[in-house]
Amino acid sequence: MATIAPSRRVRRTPFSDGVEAAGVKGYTVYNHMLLPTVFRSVVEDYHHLKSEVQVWDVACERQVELRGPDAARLMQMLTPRDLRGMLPGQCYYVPMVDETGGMLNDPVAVKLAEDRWWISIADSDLLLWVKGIVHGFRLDVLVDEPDVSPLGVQGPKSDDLMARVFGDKVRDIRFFRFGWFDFQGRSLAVARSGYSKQGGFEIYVEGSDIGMPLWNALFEAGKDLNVHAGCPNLIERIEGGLLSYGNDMTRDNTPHEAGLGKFCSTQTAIGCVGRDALLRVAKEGPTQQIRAISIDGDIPPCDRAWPLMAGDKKVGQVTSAARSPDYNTNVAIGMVRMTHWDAGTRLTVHTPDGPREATVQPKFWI
Ligand code: THG
Repeated sequence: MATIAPSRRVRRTPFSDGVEAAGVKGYTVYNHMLLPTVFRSVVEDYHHLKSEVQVWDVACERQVELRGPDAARLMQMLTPRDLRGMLPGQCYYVPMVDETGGMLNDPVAVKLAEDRWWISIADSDLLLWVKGIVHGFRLDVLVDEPDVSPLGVQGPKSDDLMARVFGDKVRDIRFFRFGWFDFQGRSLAVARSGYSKQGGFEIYVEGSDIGMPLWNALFEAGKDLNVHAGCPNLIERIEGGLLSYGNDMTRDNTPHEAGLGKFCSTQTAIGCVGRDALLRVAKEGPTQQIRAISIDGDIPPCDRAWPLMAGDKKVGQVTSAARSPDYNTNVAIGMVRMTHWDAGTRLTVHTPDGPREATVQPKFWI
């Protein structure tokens, strides 16, 4: 196996020492930062995530901080989701698009105050787009990347582990809300959110210096809960239909194609960049859309788009796929043309190992 060359461009995280001590076996690079992909094996990590509790170094979910009198106006310019009802203490999953309606990112917006927001970004350089908008529209907002690193606690036992470190009050945090909790004299935002369907929290660790102390405190408190180091799990996130920007959708896709139309209220998202383009696609409806797809037989890792064929006509592509132990099939995410997107449609997927039978599913598995 080849290694990745360490360099300043491939940033370590405040938790990297802990990740290495826990025996990380694979990394990807996300927002120019290390993101673990496997600890024991993807399948062992998967079973453990679904039954126990894991601590995830998701520091690569970098924050774009907006600060200043125009912060709320800027935020609404960045997304077609209507933010008028959003209160401090809430998180929203928000598609972000360019002037053509093409997806630029699918971050979590964190509203700290009317004039202070974090955009918890997926893997694209959103900061550059935001700075461009601020400059172009002469907005009174400061935009930068603060020293804030999310640490995930995911799995069915996450409430118990979190309560031991932050107190029983964490149990009261509602889905996609956050509260402020003390750790070693520092007040940290703790949200009920995360890139799994197993339940859990994300701690927005402000100040790299408390990264390892918090990591160690969670492992110390969770010894008898069988806590392990973990990471976003490929199999579990496909089962759950959690999309991966750059894989399942890109700038070539609208939010409606990505199945994120439910997070767009373009009509009322006044001032949003790309509004006119999205009003058109919302009216006409997408001609291709994300679907859950099952694939028969053995498949290799999906590191490029696999054509989805109906006979010799290309009708879509598979962009994520993995063997699922719990569903005893290969679970996959693909983009499928309207003519072939109905549940039950049988297609052929051209993998690098040859053609495989595929079936469009009515919904994701979790
Ligand atoms: N948490 C935080 N930042 C992130 C992610 C995260 N940044 C990168 C990446 N993940 C952004 N993408 C997603 C994708 C899906 C979800 C969150 C961020 C997600 N979706 C839920 C679902 O689809 O079931 C819930 C959406 C909702 O109902 O609002 O959680 O994970 N901080």
